[in-house]
Amino acid sequence: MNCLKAVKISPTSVTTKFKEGLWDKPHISMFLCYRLLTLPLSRKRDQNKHLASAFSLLLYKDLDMKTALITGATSGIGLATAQTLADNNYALVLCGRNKERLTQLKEELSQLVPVETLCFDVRDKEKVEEQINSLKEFPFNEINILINNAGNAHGLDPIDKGSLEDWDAMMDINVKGLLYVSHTIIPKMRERKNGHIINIGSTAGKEVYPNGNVYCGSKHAVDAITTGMRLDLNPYNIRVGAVNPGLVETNFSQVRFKGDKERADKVYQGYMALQPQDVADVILFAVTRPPHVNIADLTVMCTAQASSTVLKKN
Ligand code: 8X3
Repeated sequence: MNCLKAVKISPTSVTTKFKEGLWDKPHISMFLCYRLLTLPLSRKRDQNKHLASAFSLLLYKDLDMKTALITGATSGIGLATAQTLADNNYALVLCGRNKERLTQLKEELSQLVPVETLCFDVRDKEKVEEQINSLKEFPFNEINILINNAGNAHGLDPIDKGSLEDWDAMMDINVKGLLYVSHTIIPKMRERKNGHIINIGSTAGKEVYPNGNVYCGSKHAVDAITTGMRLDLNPYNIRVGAVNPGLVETNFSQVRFKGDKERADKVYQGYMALQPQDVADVILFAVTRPPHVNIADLTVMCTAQASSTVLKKN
């Protein structure tokens, strides 16, 4: 093992490392200088991409920096999390169904960190396995953090009027998809005796609301599976936790109402809903805790929301 691989550096510990003399390593010094200079200017600035990726690869090889795989990374909470983790020096494997968006995202975020993309539908178990197992190169072949974010709601109907396709979609994506991805990644985490899994649940996984029936069922399943994973992976030093957001202003309601924008927009009118960035900030907090700390279960709602059924609108 490269001697520097034994040195742990967290994205927030640049100053500490400075004191510890990491600046003696010229390429790391150059990379950190570059990052410190460009960080405040954000990823949107036209940066020298090649310089950045060359340095970041050197950095990831020499230091034990972390790689996160995010499902549903092309929009909403997944997208904000990808951007936030890139800003905080995590290498990324971004997964989604929209190839074009994945390509754009890779183009944008690889200016900051090493990025790989995988295009698959979490419902397709063969594809999930094939795509994730195709990651052979460092740092993508060592997933330290799995963020099971892909998920959505289909319909908001009473149980006697629900559609079987909607029910299949929610169970297949929210529950089985999460399991397929986890099933592929967990064995390698177990082997390394190291890993961190964050399942994106929902307040719908904590309480059931009228017409939420199957969606709430799928998120309650995520809640139970998270606990089950934490229990079973306890011998292997794998942290498992859930982040459960309430109402977040994303395309969630547009998907739920099958493209009915007017109905979807109404869900977020008259109060300030959570924004995807608010949830990404919580995820960043969870992944940046020291190794002995596991955020096991965290629910986050906007101030206007008190429960799944109590929402203060203007
Ligand atoms: C999203 C929150 O209340 O729309 O999972 O089910 S809710």
